[in-house]
Amino acid sequence: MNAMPPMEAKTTNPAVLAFVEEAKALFKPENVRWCNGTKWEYQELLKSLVDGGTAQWLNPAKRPNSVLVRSDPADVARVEDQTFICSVSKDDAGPTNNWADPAEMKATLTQLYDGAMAGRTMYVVPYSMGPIGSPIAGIGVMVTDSAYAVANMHIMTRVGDKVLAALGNSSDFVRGRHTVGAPLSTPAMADVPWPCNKTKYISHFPETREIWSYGSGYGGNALLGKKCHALRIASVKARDEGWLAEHMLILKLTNPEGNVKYVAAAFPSACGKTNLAMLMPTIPGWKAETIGDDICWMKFGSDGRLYAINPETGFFGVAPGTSNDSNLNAMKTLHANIIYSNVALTDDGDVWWEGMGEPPAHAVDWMRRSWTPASGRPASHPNARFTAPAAQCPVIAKEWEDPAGVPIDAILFGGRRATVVPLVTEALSWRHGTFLGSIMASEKTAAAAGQIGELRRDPMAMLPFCGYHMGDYFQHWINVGETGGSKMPKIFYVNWFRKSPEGKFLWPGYAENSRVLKWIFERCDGTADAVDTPIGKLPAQGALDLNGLSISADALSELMRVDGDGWKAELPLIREHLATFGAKLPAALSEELTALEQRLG
Ligand code: GTP
Ligand code: SPV
Ligand code: MN
Repeated sequence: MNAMPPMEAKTTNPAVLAFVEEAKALFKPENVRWCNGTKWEYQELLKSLVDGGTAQWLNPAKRPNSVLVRSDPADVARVEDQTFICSVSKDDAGPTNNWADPAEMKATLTQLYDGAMAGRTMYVVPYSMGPIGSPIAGIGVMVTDSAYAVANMHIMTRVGDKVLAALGNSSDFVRGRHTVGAPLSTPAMADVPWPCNKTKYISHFPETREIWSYGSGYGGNALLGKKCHALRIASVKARDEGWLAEHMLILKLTNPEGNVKYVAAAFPSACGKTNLAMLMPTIPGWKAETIGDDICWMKFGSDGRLYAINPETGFFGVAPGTSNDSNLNAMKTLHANIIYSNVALTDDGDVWWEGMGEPPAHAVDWMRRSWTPASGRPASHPNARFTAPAAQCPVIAKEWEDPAGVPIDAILFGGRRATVVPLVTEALSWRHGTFLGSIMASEKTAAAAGQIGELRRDPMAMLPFCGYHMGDYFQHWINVGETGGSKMPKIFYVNWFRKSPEGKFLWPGYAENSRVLKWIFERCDGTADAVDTPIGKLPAQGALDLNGLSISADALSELMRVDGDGWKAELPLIREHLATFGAKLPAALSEELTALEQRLG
């Protein structure tokens, strides 16, 4: 274990040095390694993971330079129950977050942290969320004893000396502490392939911009740049500074005339962001390119428009369901240099997962058990993931790393709704769009521990990721809209997941979602027709391009139906949901609810 040699700090920044010294004194690692972010370092990390039994090389003829990692079966997803927002005032965490007193949480974690890295290396990972030097980007320094987390951070963020150079002597960085909570207390103690702890805490201190994570090695719990920094901490910073940090993909659309629009879309975890971000339009002449697939930071440019960056450099995507049919661009991205987590291993040293295609006759499942299609259980975990460099995506847009960001024309909200919500609705205004985002609901997926399929409200797909009171977050959306005025993006509500009474998806989805994107594009230009309905604007008869698509008239009319009774039945639930935000619910949203009620009659 811990094969990597220590490295010297490439900074004299006193705040960084003090943070690392303090962490070292607390965690008591065997040694400390400052990560420099080089390719060589990445290879060393993979080698140490393989040598330590955490990872195994895949067949280089099939998946060059790629590894498979199988986690502890109890450490496979985000743990929302153990995720805390430790603001000074409980009220600032709001009704949708777990809150703990910051001093008490730090006391609890300090005890758990004491000596937690014994026998292990503490990696110091300076990282940038966003292109280095971009006015929209932000820097963090993370310490961790997980080489798996560091290797993933290498793919997902910009890591190393260049980040320290950009930070200079500034103390404006997010401080992240992470340990798997499995000290090797005596030299004789054997390590396990996936060290973790039954006790888990994913704690955030928004006022001091700190993250303290304990006990889990899983993505969203351990790659602190991602959900912890880029969403929970950043959402607070964004509120303070007047910008937006959102759980959104960013997509570049080009029409046959060569005109470009940029679209951001917020769907809850495992609800189609990666798929939409890489879609291949089925309508002739249209082009879609990827900027980002999970997180979007937007700031106002000097022209008053919202400019977005993807703060990440990789995709930590859901493997099951990804295939040449559903997402060819993702499959092409996955050819080499990938970390696969909790997928199945085929007998020829390749990976397989449910929904990839023909199952192998035999494989080793994600729990290292022999598996055949007759086993009667999935070979990969439903939240199995790939970590892939964004630059490998065949349709990555040339401007994906532009420090200035891209101007956003439209924002989409969406989720898994079997009923009530039509295929696409255009909001009547920014305020109405904010209302639609605030009442978003979706069936739960395997991305978080808990009951799958249960319908829950997930406003703006940020329920697990908003670092402060969601009532204040809604108000922030209203405020940002007032700042941007007529230059704000148009807002749309989409639903690819409406089902027939027999439980079949009515809309083909995936590549065919380009038809909806075309309508959205043309609505932004004012060239496509819409009809007013009580819930918003829907495509007028014939406005949605269905050329070449075989879909039954019945399915289509159901997809476009405004289910007045369904909406009316939902009004009390919406009212109850909004009431949970108490006095912090913006008056604008109560007014929108009343207006909806009146329009429904
Ligand atoms: P996170 O990485 O967890 O934030 O998720 P994500 O939003 O990027 O999810 P992703 O794109 O990986 O989608 C996950 C699941 O949604 C997979 O099972 C897909 O097959 C399914 N999915 C994506 N797009 C569509 C669609 O248009 N229609 C249907 N029916 N399913 C879809
Ligand atoms: C999600 O759950 O929304 C993800 C995966 O994108 S994780 O980074 O693990 O949170
Ligand atoms: Mn996500």
